[in-house]
Parts: sequence; C-alpha cells; structure tokens
Amino acid sequence: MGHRLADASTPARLAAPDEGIGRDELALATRNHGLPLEALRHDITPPGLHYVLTHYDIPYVPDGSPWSLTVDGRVRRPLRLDLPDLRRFPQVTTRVTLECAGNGRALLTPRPVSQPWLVEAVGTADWTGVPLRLLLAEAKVGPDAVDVVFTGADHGVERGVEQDYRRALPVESATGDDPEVLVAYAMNGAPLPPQHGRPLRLIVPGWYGMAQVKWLRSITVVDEPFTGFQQAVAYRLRRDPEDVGEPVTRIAPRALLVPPGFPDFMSRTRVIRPGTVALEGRAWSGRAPVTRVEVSTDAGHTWRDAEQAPDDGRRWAWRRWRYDWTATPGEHVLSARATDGEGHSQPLEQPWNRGGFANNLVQRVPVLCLDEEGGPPAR
Ligand SMILES: Nc1nc2c(c(=O)[nH]1)N[C@H]1C(S)=C(S)[C@@H](COP(=O)(O)O)O[C@H]1N2
Ligand SMILES: [Mo]
Repeated sequence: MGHRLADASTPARLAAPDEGIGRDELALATRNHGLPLEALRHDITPPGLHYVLTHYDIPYVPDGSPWSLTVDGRVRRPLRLDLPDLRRFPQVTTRVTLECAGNGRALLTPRPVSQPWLVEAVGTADWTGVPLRLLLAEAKVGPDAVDVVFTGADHGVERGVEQDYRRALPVESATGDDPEVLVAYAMNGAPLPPQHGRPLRLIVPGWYGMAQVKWLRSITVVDEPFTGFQQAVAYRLRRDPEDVGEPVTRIAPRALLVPPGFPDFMSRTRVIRPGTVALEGRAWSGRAPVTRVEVSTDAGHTWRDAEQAPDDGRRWAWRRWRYDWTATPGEHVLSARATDGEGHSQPLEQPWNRGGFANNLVQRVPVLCLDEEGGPPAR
C-alpha cells in the first residue's frame, strides 16, 4: 500500500443491515457531543451543553493570540482586519438555534456512516459580532460577485480530499439583512470557546450547521458558483452517489420534548407516575416561524395541539411549548410535531438521503408509567 491519500472523493458509506455503530462512528461521537435533552429547559443553552460538531481538529488559539480576517477576491478594497478592528464596527447580538444537518442520522435505515446523531445536535446561544454585510460593503463587492466563500483555520482530509473547511453563501444572502449574517466574536457575552470557533465564526440564522464556519480566517468573493467539497460533494440531498442532488440550506421544522420523569440509566426509557404530567419542549424552523405544535401520547396515532409560549420576536431561536397529559400505568410513546408558517411539518415515516441530512422525523420517547403505588416497576 502506498503512503498517499485516495485521489478522488469516494462516496460516504452506508451501514449494512444490522451493522452496529462502529469504532469510527464512536470516535466521532465522543468528540462531537449533543445537547443533553433535559437542557431544552433553558432558553439559552448553558456553556458546555450546546452541541458541538468539528470535522477535523479544534485549532489551538491561545487567549490573546493575534488573528486576522481577510476579505478579498472580487472586491475593490481588500481588507485585513484584526479583532480590535472588528470591534470598531457596529455590533449586533442575535439569539440563534443551531442544528447540525445530520441530526437524526443514526435513526435512519440504512444508516449513513458518519457522526451518529440521534436527535440532540442542537443548541441556542446569543451570538454577538459584526454584520457580514458591513464588512462586504467596506470591501466594496464587485458587480460580478456570485458566491462568498468562508474559510476556517482547520485542515483535514475527507473521503480522500485534503482541504481547509470551506463553505460559501450566495452573494445575496451574504450581503442581505434577512437574516442578518454575523461574523461573531462572542457567545453568550463571552469570547467564543475553542470548540465553537475561537476567536471568530460565521453565524447564518436559520441555516443548518455546516454554513456556520468556525475559526473564520478568510472571506473571498468569487465570480462563479463555489464547488468546494463541503458545497458540491458533501451536504447535498441525494439518493444515489451519482445524483447531483439538492444543496442543504435552511433548517426544517422540528419539535423535541424535555424528557419527562426520570431515566433508566442504560435504556434511557423515561419512568413516570400516573396523574398529570406537564409535557414541555422546544420547537424551531429555519424556514418560517413555527405556527403549530402537536403532541401525541399514543405513538403517533392521535394528535392534540400543544400551547406555544408567546412570540417574543426572536425569530431565529427555538420557542417553548407545553401540554398537560394525564398518564395511566403502562408503556407509552410520546411525540411532538412542529409545523411552520410555510406549511412544512415533520414526517412520521423516515425521509432518507445518503448523507442523512435535513431529516426531521418525528421524535419518539418511550415512557413507562408505574402503578399508582409507585415503587419499582413490576416486570
Ligand atoms: N471551520 C469549521 N467550521 C464548521 C465545522 C467544521 O468542522 N469546521 N463544522 C460545521 C458543522 S457541520 C456544524 S453542525 C457546526 C457546529 O457548530 P458548533 O460546534 O458551534 O455547534 O459548525 C460548522 N462549522
Ligand atoms: Mo453539522
């Protein structure tokens, strides 16, 4: 065997029927953690509980080390900005729910072999930074601009392709203000933690995680569609490796439950007692505001409307919902389903594509309700 990388990108692998999670997926899962679902109770995800996804290594950027961001390509005035320069621009803070496009992947059959998320690849933070459009205005974007390419400081190899992590946005999205794209230097009022992009990252409200480039070091305006790996090869919805596929963009609606009662250590089954159980959770969509949340307590057969918290105008953050359920002894499967203002909702049958992207299958939460007396379940 030669000591060289594969010279073409090989398709991502699908697990064989009944193939368990492998060492490769386990290695990713221990590096990239999800939101413990009980943390859905917080409006803003506490430090360390926000999900993390990093393709390669987290760059080593000690506190106070110099950093510069370049803005170049099809611009009339290329820029090189350090952190104090960026802080001189107007500052905006936006509460944004981020979700990985691969959320839910490990529940699919066949399972795309990659970071094996169940449903927990989500988190919400207040992100502070400079509106991207102000930087691009300062650089004077040329009339022939098509895409704006964002490069992170992390480097790796993926399916045989050596690369910097790189993603692009259409120039209209990059220079627009709905949503307001940020070059962020703070998360919840503090400098970005290393795993979330210290010292700079992109925040594109409403878009799946892959667009939120961390460790941002350059912004390049180009005059043709960007065809880098993370744009043209990964993050496309395709059923066959040969399909061109549709690009993954905005977050599809999803509702999750705060796990009720208490968990069984190994199975994670929730244990409750009979009577009124206040079910609550969060719902979000990157396409249009969530207009309806429904709850099912019978494995998706019947649905009732949940009550959504009043709209607080934070368009890009998840919203709380609740529903009072009268639990009776026995086994139950609980679900919640979000629908947004454009009529997008969540399927009960798995939507499938080779990457397991943008899949928003309704969550199923198995619950064991004990007999009146309480005590250990009689089994
Ligand atoms: N530079 C860089 N940016 C990146 C990534 C990466 O691997 N490198 N991963 C992306 C993916 S796939 C996701 S889901 C989000 C995760 O952001 P978080 O770790 O802050 O939650 O970062 C995105 N930005
Ligand atoms: Mo992701």
